[in-house]
Parts: sequence; C-alpha cells; structure tokens
Amino acid sequence: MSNILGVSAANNKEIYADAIVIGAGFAGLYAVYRLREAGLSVLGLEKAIGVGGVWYWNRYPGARCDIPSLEYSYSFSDELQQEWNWKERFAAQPEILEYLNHVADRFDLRPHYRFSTTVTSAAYDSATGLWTLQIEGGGQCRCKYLIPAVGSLSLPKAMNFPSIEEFAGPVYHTSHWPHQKVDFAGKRVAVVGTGSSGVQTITTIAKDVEKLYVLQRTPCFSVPARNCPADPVIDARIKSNYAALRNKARSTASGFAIDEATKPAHAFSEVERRAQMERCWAEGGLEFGGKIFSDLVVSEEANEIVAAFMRDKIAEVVKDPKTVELLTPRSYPVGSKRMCVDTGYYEVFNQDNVELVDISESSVEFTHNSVIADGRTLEVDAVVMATGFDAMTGPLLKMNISADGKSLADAWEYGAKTMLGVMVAGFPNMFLITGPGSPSVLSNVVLSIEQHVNWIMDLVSFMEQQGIASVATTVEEQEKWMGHVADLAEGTLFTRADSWYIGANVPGKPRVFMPYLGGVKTFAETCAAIRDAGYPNFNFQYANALSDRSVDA
Ligand code: FAD
Ligand code: N01
Repeated sequence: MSNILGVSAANNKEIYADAIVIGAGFAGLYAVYRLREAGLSVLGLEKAIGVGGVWYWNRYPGARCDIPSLEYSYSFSDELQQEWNWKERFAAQPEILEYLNHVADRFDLRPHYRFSTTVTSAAYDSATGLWTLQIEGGGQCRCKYLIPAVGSLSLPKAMNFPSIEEFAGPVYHTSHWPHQKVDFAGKRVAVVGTGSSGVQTITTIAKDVEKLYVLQRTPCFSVPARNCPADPVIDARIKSNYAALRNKARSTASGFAIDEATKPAHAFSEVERRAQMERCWAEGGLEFGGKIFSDLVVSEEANEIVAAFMRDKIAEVVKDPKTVELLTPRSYPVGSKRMCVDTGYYEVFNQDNVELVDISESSVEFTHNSVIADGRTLEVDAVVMATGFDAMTGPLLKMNISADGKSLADAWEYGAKTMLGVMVAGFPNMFLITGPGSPSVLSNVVLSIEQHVNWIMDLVSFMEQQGIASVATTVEEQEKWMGHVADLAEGTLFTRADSWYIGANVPGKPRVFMPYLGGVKTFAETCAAIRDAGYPNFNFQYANALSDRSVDA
C-alpha cells in the first residue's frame, strides 16, 4: 500500500518490525499494546480505515453485543474500566466502536497502525527466521513474530445466489454496512437469513419499512435480551470491585460472570424445572444457556425440555399459527447453533407489514425488481443479506499464509488444526488469537482475547529473554490437542447441527467442529501449565538471525 511503500521509499530501508499484528479489532489492539509495552517494535496492519474490527464493519441497524458490556470489554487496565461508562446493558455498535476508538487514543495505539492496508500474503522463511508480508497494491514488510488478529467472524460468506446481479436495487450485507444511514422508510425490503445479524436487523428495520419479507431457511432459537439503560448504582457497585466480576468470569466455562448451572435437568422436579427456565428466561441474554441446566448440550432429554419451553414461548407471542410453525426450530438441538438474543423479534411477525417466507425447500432468485422465493415473486426495493461468515478459518486462509513453501490451505485441507488454537505446526512464530481449537467463539470473546494475548506475550518474553529465534509446535502436539477438541465435541449435541462452528454453513468446507468445548477456565489452566512447565515439546531454535535488524514500525 502506498503509505507503507512511502515510508519505505522515503527512508530507503526495509519495513521491519519485531512483530506485525494484522487487524485492529479487540484482539489486534490489545496485542499491539502488549507488544509495545514489552519493548518490541510493532506494526499493525488493518484493511479498514479505522480501528474496531467487527464493530467497524457491522454497522447494520440494531447491531449490538449480547454479553453485558461491563463484561464484553477490556479488563487489562483498571483506569480504563473505571472511566468508561456504558450507556446500556448491551451496548449498540456505535458505542462499542466509540469505546475502541477511545482505547486506541488512550493507549496511543494509532501511530503503530497502517490503515487501509490489506495483507494479501504472509510467507515464512526458516533460513532467515522472518515472515514477509505482501500488501495489496504493492509493498512488503517483514517481522519475526506474526500475529494475524484477523477475527473469527470477519469474512462474509460469498453471496452466491443465482441471478443476484440482475437485481437493480441496493444489496447490503450486514457485515459491510455503509457508513451513511440507509433509509428504509417507505421501502419494500427482503432480508435473507435469520441468525443473530438477521434477527437484530429485522427487529430494527421492521419499524420503518413499508413491507418486510423475511426469507428464512432455518428458524433460530432466540432469547429475549432484556436490554435496558445502564443502572449507575449497579455499575458503581461493580466498579468498586471490578476485579471480582472479572475473576468470576474467568472461573466459568463461558467467560460470563454468572452462576453457571451445576445441576442437570433431571435433578429438578417438573415444577422446579419450569420455574428454573422461567427465571432464566426472565433474566434474558445469552447467559440463558449457561445458567439453565448443566446438561443442556450433552443430554438429548434435557435439551428437548428447553427446546420445548422455547418453542412454547414463540407460540405465546406470534398470532398466526402458520408463522408460528415456520418460526419453530425442530431440526437441531438448542444451543448447538449460537443462540440469538433479541428485543421483540417474535413480536415483529404480528405486524401487518412483515411476512415470513419459507425458503427451506426452494432456491432464491432475483429479477431486476423482485426476489423469487417459495414460488412467489415479491417486488422489493432493497435486499439485505444476513447470511453470515466463512467463520474461524476464512480470514486466515484468504491471506495466503505459507511457511517454506507449504501453504496453510494445504495444511488445513481436511480441517483446521492448531495447538491450543494459537499455534500451527509448520508455521513458526505465528500466533493466532481465538483460532480454531480455542474456546473463543463459545465464550465472552474479549475475555478469551485477553487470555490468548497474555499467554502469547509470556511466550514471546520467554523467547526474547532466552535469545530464541523461533518457536513451533509439533505435529504430534497438534494432533493430540485436536484429538482432545474432537473428543470433547463428540460427547455433546453440538455435532448435530449444521452450524458455522462445524463449517457446515460454507459449501465444500471440511466438516470439523472447531471450538474447544472445555471452557475458558480449563483452557486457561491448560495454557498456564504448559508455560509453567517451560513449554515442553515446543521446538525452539536458538540461533538468533534477527539481532542486527533495524526497526521501523
Ligand atoms: P475482528 O473484530 O473481526 O477484527 C479483525 C480485523 O482484521 C478486522 O478489522 C479486519 O478488517 C482485519 N483484517 C482481516 N483480514 C485482514 C487482512 N488480510 N489484512 C488487513 N486486515 C485484515 N462476541 C462476543 O463475545 N459477544 C458479543 O456480543 C459479540 N457480538 C458480535 C456481533 C457481531 C455483529 C459479530 C460479527 C461478532 C460478534 N462477536 C461477539 C464476536 C466478535 O467476533 C468478537 O467479539 C470480537 O469482536 C473479535 O475481535 P477480533 O479483534 O478478534 O476480530
Ligand atoms: O450469521 P449466521 P450471522 N440461503 O451464520 C442464512 C455473531 N453475531 O451473521 O441456518 C438462504 O448465524 C442461514 O440459514 P441456515 C454470532 O456469533 C453476534 O447472523 O444456514 N439462507 C442463517 O439463517 C453469530 O453466531 C451478534 O439455514 C442462508 C443466516 O443466513 C455470528 O456472528 C450479532 C444462506 C446466517 O446466520 C454469525 O451471525 C450478529 C443461503 N445461501 C452476529 N446462507 C450478537 O447479537 C446463509 N443463510 C452479539
């Protein structure tokens, strides 16, 4: 990119940094901060024109987090967590973006970044011990440590609908929403997809549009958010001992500071079970799944009890029986796809201007002014794709990563393989954040990001102190870890759903369950034990080929 080439040409020297971080979301910003604080030179590269990652790109109407913001935020600086006041229980996208901009300024991270800079390839050469990155439009930079903090949900799925290009009106994807307000007032709009992004978009734009067609292939399970304005009294209480909340979150499986269920469904009488479900439903939020019964995702019976409860809730709200039936999920266990969290989703289907269109049996096609779905031609002015992401592996594979001529795409031909979700055998000095094989996407992701980065930094500091040039995990260690990840998944109902966790949402993607199901507490303990044992079975190369490198980050 010209800014990098410009610096390079002006200084007439190679762009080199000890560490290059790709991405300026929650993960990239924290990694840049920690690397700099450790005294390394660090360069951040980000495709977008600003920081924020997910919260920069996903500007669709209604976008907000579904983990309470007091928890879905950094814990590394007490000053930061004390001074920032969230406006709502679940912050909306603009507020989270504002927060991340504040973090970038407060910790002076922006100067480390080159924005509008897309990495098109990253190649490691063991002869030099360096990674070389190519930048879209030309230019390259090199580093010892490569940290692709490119996110798990940053590459939208291709919109491969036959004839979409025929449609003359605007087609939006939730994850690449325009910066200027899109005005749907008086418009007829089709939304394709009813996952988390679809649910939030549908609920929000239903208020404005003249007509909304919701094109649904698979119905979701959705829990009420119970969002509300922040309560200054509660916030002050939490802030008076914020560490307690954070420590509680770290001691759970999910990374939420909740009292996780300890009892299986059958330990309750029928009356108690109902009361437990009603209580968790009334409290709302994604934590519903973590609090309800300890065997929700392992016992078919327990799962069916909760699924039936949630199906009844749909029927209680939605008036039209045919719509109720279509909205009712029956083809996969509850929790095996990420639950949606909504504010009035089911209520929307009682509005005269909203219509649910079943696309489970037929393809979707487009003409210049309409969408053809379920055998009907529906005239629309705009289309919104809420069709999701090539999750977890997509952004990494898109970057053409290779080491000594071997590509990551080849290494992952039959599914992603990592050690701890952080390291990949054959790819030295590359550290993934929240990669496949880590608990990340099943947790409060910010908490997982901090844990991963802290562990990576312990390893990097160890290497710097010992004069180590490179580190790699072994195929054996990686196989052992992925075997463990697979064993944990086999014991659950997660493998029964065609979810993005298992790659089933992208045609042709290997069907491998990617997240680690042991929970964030066990994961962190495992990582710490490896560190404390001095990184057994890691391949360290001691000859430091990088010591005479100049620094220009
Ligand atoms: P990202 O925020 O995705 O950042 C990655 C960055 O890398 C992007 O800015 C991208 O532009 C950049 N990048 C990628 N490839 C390249 C390249 N080749 N060259 C240069 N730059 C590149 N998680 C939760 O725990 N709770 C929530 O409530 C929650 N809500 C979510 C809502 C939405 C709409 C989405 C999509 C995800 C949500 N998530 C949530 C998951 C979310 O992915 C994480 O919480 C977190 O924001 C991820 O941060 P990250 O820094 O790892 O990745
Ligand atoms: O994507 P999804 P998302 N034809 O994959 C449908 C996080 N997130 O962007 O289920 C027709 O979940 C697809 O149907 P089906 C969160 O982790 C969080 O909504 O494949 N339909 C599904 O209905 C989440 O899990 C928040 O049959 C097609 C939908 O599109 C993750 O991001 C908000 C189709 C895609 O759902 C992804 O969520 C937003 C096709 N060809 C996102 N392809 C919070 O609230 C796909 N679909 C915090």
